[in-house]
Amino acid sequence: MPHPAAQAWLLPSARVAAAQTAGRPLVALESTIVAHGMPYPQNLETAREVEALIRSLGAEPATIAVMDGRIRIGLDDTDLERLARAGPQAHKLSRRDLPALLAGSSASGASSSIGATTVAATMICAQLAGIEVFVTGGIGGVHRGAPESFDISADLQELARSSVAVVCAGAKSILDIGLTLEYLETHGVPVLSCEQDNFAAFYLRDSGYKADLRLDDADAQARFIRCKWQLGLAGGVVLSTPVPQAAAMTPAQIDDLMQQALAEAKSQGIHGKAVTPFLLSRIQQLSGGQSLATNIALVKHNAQVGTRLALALARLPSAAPSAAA
Ligand code: PSU
Ligand code: MN
Repeated sequence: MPHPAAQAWLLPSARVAAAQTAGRPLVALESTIVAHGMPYPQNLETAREVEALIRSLGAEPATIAVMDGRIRIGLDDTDLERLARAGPQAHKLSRRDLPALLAGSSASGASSSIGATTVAATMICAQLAGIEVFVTGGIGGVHRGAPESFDISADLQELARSSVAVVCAGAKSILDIGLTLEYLETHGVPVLSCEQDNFAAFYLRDSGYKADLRLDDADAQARFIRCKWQLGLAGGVVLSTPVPQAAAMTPAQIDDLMQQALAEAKSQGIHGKAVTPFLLSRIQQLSGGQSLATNIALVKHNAQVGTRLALALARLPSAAPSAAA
C-alpha cells in the first residue's frame, strides 16, 4: 500500500480532473513510447491521434509522465509537445528510477526535467491515480540470451505487482516470447487475448504461442479482471490484441532486420535500458519506416480495445455478485 503522501506527487491535468469528477472512465497512456519509441514528429502526431480516438469513444486519455517534479496524470497539448520534442533527452523511468527525478537527484546527470515512464512506471502511477486500464504498444519481456545477460524487463515484475490491465499488441519477437510467457505464468499474471487464440508479436499478428484465455468481448474481459481483483489477487492482467491485418508485417519482412539489429546491439555493447530503444530505432531505420507505420497502427488499435474495456469496467456493478440462485 502506498503511503498517503503519494497523492501529493500526482498532478492531474484539468481534463483528467474533470473526467474524474464526472465519473468518465480514464485510459492511461505511457510516455516512453513517445520519447524513446518513435521519432519526432510522428511521435507527437500519434500521441495526439491516440488521445483523440480515446475521447471519441467516450473515455478520457491520461498520458503519464514526470515533469517539473510531479507525476503528471494527463498532459495538455503543450506538455505533450514538450515530451515529444525531448525525445531521447527525456529520462527513461522504470520502477527503480521514479524517485530520483521526483526527488531532484537524477542518477544519470539530469539533462532534462522530463521523465518518460515505461510500462512498469506507468502502471505504478496509473494505480496511484486509480486508473484501471492502460494502453501501450508492446510490453517489455525476457530478452533473447537472458540466461546469460539477465536482461528481463522490469515490466514483467510490475505486471505481477500493480493492479492495472495492460492492453498491448503482445511483445516484440526480438524478445524471447516463450520465456516471457513462462515468466508471466510463474508470477500469476493472466494473459488474455482478443480477436485470436494466440498471443500477438507486435509487428506480427501471431507469436506462435497461445494466450491463456481468449476473450473477444469487452464485457467478458471486464468481468474477468473485476473478479481477479475482487478475489484479492493483486497484480496486472495482459490483454493482447493483434495489429490489424492491413498494417501487419510478415516474418519474411522483419526477421532479417531483427537479427541485424540484435547483432549490432551486441557488437556495440548496448546494455541496460538502452537496449529496447536501440533495437526499435534500428528496426525503424532498416525497414525504411515500415515498422513505424505498423507501430502506429497497432497503438491506435490497442486504444480502441482499451477504451472499450474501460467503458465495460465502468458499467459493471461494483459489488460482487450474490450467490447464484
Ligand atoms: N516496446 C515497444 N515500444 C516501446 C517499449 C517497448 O514496442 O516503446 C518501451 C515501453 O515503455 C516498455 C519499455 O515498457 O520499452 C521496456 O524497456 P526495457 O526493455 O528496458 O524494460
Ligand atoms: Mn532490459
